[in-house]
Amino acid sequence: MPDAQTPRPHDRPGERDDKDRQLDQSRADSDGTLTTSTGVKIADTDNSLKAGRRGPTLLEDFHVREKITHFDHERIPERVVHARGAGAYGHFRVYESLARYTSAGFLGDPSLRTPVFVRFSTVAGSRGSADTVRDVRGFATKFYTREGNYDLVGNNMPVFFIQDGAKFPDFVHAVKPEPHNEIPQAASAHDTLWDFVGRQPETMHMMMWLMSDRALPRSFRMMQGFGVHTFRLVNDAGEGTFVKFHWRPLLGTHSLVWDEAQKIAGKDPDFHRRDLWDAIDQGRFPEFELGVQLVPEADEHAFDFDLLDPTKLIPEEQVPVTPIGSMVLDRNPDDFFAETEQIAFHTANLVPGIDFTNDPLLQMRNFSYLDTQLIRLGGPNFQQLPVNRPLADVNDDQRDGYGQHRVHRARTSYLPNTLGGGRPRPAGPDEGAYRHYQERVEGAKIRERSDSFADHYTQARLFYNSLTGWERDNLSAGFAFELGKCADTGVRERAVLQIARVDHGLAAEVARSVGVARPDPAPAPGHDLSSPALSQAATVMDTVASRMIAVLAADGVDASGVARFREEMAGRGAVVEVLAAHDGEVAAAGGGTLAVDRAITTTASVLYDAVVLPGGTDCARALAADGDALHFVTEAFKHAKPVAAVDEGVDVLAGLPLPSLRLADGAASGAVVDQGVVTARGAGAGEVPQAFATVLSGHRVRGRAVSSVPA
Ligand code: HDE
Repeated sequence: MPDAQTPRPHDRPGERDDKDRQLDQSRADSDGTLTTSTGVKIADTDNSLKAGRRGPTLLEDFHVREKITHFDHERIPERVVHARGAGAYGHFRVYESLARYTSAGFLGDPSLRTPVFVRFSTVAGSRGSADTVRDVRGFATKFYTREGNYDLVGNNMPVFFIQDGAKFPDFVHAVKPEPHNEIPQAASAHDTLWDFVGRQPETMHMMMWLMSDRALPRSFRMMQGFGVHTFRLVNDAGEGTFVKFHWRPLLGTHSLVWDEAQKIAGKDPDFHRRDLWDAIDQGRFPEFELGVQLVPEADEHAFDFDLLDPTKLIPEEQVPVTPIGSMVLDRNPDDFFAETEQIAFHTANLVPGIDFTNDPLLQMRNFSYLDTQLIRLGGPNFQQLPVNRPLADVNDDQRDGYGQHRVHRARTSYLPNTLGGGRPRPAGPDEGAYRHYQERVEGAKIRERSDSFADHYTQARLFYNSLTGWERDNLSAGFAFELGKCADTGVRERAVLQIARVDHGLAAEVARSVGVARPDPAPAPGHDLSSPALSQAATVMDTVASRMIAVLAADGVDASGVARFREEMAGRGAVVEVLAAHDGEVAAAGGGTLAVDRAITTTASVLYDAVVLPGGTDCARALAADGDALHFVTEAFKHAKPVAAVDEGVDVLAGLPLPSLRLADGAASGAVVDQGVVTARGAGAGEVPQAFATVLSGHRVRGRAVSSVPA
């Protein structure tokens, strides 16, 4: 994979593309005189038309009536799942032609720069819920290709909860807030979900992912995306190849810790949305690489699981992921509602060269997404909305309906016709029409599931086996938290029995935490296979790009030391913010001032990746007496974040209730690093940025003793 810092020559971030230019036709700038929606100028929008100053309001006040009526109709139904989301525009380019496998134009021509819109989302919460809840994240991409819109509507986990779409309403009803009191919001930690899980073993693989750190991404920019289902690429000769799609973030796949995620939900419920917006706004464009796992049609049955089963992944060690292209997100939307809310994804938005398989979950999705847009967007013309409009020409015989924006000039809207010159004319054999893959199918009409879908535990165990110690600890704690929130003992017990069939040791840990009987050793035979690619320990750990570093400051701070540090870290792509007890500026040691980016009371350690205590005698004295500052550092330490302290800042650190650490004393000549805490005094301060960057690029300090830290 190309290095995170290296700009791809084929990307021209920020440069306008065809979708951007098309949107110009719909953009409205509200910069003229105030008018009604019919264009009549209005001089007073503050006072309704009344019969006398203190009299009743008159019905003939068409302006205010229109204003209020429009307001009354502003809301549309939120998405039944994935209601909370954030999106951005960008573009995609394939590295090399994939024409051998697919006739999809955007995958066949490396010179094409295909505009995209991506919407990231949580699943369970409502539109106003917090970003950092434990949940799956949606990762939906609309490619505005020359052959029409292609939607890759994926998640940040490679498998799903259920095998057959018929179970989707059951699953969603179980995970959503309970119906009698609509509690809890955006949380899976409640009885109905775990009741369902205990009775529906096919959920177990996905539940392992959901209890893992994958459900707590640090950022939308730092999570993988997966198409989940096996799809099909089809080439010009009509030959098919099975394909699984993977998005990989160039910044690596990183996670929050659970305590931090819960606190962020209060401190900044918009944490992920803001992070995406700020990164794009400040030119730190998120980049993802698209990869594919390709399986020849002939190998359809070569695996010990079924390629059509969406609760299974193809281990990368069995079929490697081939990187095929790169996507950059480089433009924020102008209007959240018009674009991010009204974008309408649909798994059946395909272009020639990409087709479905018989995955029973995918088949049902192909019905559901169009259906949901009809209720959500109020009628069949939603493809005409600016964000959904294809760049490809549209010539259909669809007519009328609510919100029709096209003025069709043809007299005929049917085929065949003579009066309309036979138009729109069906595409000829070489004109790139969509052709369905000619799969041979036959079968009796039955409500049955294939025996090849019956194993629900092997891959759940594969995932668990693939995790490192800290990942397993977090996963176990995830189960303990969620089941601990369930009131019904039977629900806890049945869930633990399911966990026992994945891994008995894990089930025993969880059983102890939630106070139910330790299950008997698992009845199913175990295995010790693993797939290292599934662990986050294998992710990108060589960059600090876009990491947020807090420098705590007070009067008397060593401002030039802070400036040098900021410059060094900015050079590596990190963002340094100075926090103090108040906004404005603090006095620098030896004269001058240091600008403050934020008052500490308006922010929190959980909103940063790392913290620094700078030098300066008076600064250190003030920080040592400031409870907010002390809590900030202690909490950052507890959350396994890198901490640095320079000169007198080291004394502040030494006074905190942390486990014993080796800190720089007067004798040390360079920076001292212990458990991810970088300290230096005197000339050693020059080594801090490098040492700190090394720790920070590892994201968290694993193995740090934090259980005794009060935060
Ligand atoms: Fe969805 N899903 N889904 N889903 N899904 C929706 O469509 C549905 C599934 C996913 O940012 C809805 O426009 C059914 C798998 C994402 O706008 C709805 C089934 C995966 C998004 C719907 C599934 C997803 C949705 C709600 C089982 C990962 C957000 C609003 C048969 C591969 C897209 C909407 C956006 C949204 C139905 C299963 C991902 C109701 C019936 C598996 C990322 O149509």
